[in-house]
Amino acid sequence: MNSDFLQQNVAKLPNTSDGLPSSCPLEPECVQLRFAPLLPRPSALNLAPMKTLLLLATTAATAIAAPPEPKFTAQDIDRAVKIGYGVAIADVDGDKLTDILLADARQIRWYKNPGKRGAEWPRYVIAEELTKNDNVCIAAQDIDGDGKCEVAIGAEWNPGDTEKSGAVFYLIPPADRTQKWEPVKFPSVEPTTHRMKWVKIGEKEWGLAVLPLHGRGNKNGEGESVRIAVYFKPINPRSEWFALTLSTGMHLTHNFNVNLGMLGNGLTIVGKEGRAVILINSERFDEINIATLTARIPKIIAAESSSGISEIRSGTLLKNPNKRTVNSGYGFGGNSRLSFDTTIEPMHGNSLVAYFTEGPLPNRRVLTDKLVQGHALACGDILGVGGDQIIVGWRGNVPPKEGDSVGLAVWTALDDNGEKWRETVIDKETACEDLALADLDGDGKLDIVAAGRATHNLRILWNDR
Ligand SMILES: [Ca+2]
Ligand SMILES: [Ca+2]
Ligand SMILES: [Ca+2]
Repeated sequence: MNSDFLQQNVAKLPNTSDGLPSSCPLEPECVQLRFAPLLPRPSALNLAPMKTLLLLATTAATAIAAPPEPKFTAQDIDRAVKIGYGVAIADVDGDKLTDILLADARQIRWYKNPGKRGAEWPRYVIAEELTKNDNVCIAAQDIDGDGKCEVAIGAEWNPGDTEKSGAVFYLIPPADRTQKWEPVKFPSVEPTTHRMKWVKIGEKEWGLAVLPLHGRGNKNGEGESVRIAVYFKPINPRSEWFALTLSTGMHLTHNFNVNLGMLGNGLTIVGKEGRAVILINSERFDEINIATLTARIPKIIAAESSSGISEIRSGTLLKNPNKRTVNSGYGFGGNSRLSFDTTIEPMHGNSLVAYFTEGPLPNRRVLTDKLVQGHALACGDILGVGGDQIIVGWRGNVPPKEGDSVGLAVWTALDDNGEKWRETVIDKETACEDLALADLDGDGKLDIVAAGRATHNLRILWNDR
């Protein structure tokens, strides 16, 4: 997310002298939504983008010396995944090796990193049969600095029930984390719990942000606005967690991103109506003092596509690559960065899109419209070139149709304005429901973890670049 964009829009909020919104600043309920007009729709670029973009990409961009092709070796660490709703990456047992966590339909499991490629990943059940419906999401992060992650999950998944479905659990680890964990169910949550992430608030504090699919009681994506909650872990995690609850102004939301670049503390939520940006302010957050925590929703940007956005991530491209220095590698020596957001559109859609907020071309660039239910997205420097690539996973139809394409691809910018991109399909065997990036073998190269829905696999793609 471009910081100018954010500052511009934050500036439009009526602030009091202490920097908080002027109306009832301590009540999250009062947060007012500000709607923005549609961005100009680059119709010429809309659906046959690559050819058009290639023609347009002439003098404006600086060509990067051809980045290497991504190369991976696949290793399935589980071939009995039921659905593989959510993947998380964290060190579960504190041995400094990054482990893998999976929210599968009926179980929450973790897979212990054996410390080398090709070895078996022992698996342990954290919890199972927590609710009558499936688990749907997981968030794992070391929020207290002891080197071992804290884990929360979403369950009771039934998107057709916008009144009573949905559940959030915090899982208290036993001393031996290979044993079952103690589930603590939150007493009341927004229905249709769907995605969650730990969000850093201030220097040391973390909140658990939970986004439902629908607004409470909604029918056909209409009715009450979807509310996102940020929960704060009390000293005794079995007691009720304080929740900051915010209306998003949207009515069918699918996922959110926590990376707002320089502004750090915030969320970008995507759904049927486009994307909304929420800034969470905690400048005066010396101890856990919830009263000083506020949030602002500066703007909703309507989706340029007609049916919304289901995934979003943020990345940067390295500009002025000629200034690379020999010793410091990439990203230093006066280089600047170009921020972009990447999305899957529409909901579970066929298009991979990149948004830029500067440069000579319209800011919406469709990289492909050939995904079959795009469902997973990440940005990271797989290639070690100093800027990010886009990693996208698609799962095929649900239920599967004969001949469906499934898999993952890496999209690499071939110039520093992100005008020309190269697709490399890296997997055709994983009906990708979710994915995450981490260097799992410590060789300094980001590996990919992908969960396959119809293909029932949990796969590591080891980076062999
Ligand atoms: Ca570990
Ligand atoms: Ca911890
Ligand atoms: Ca690696």
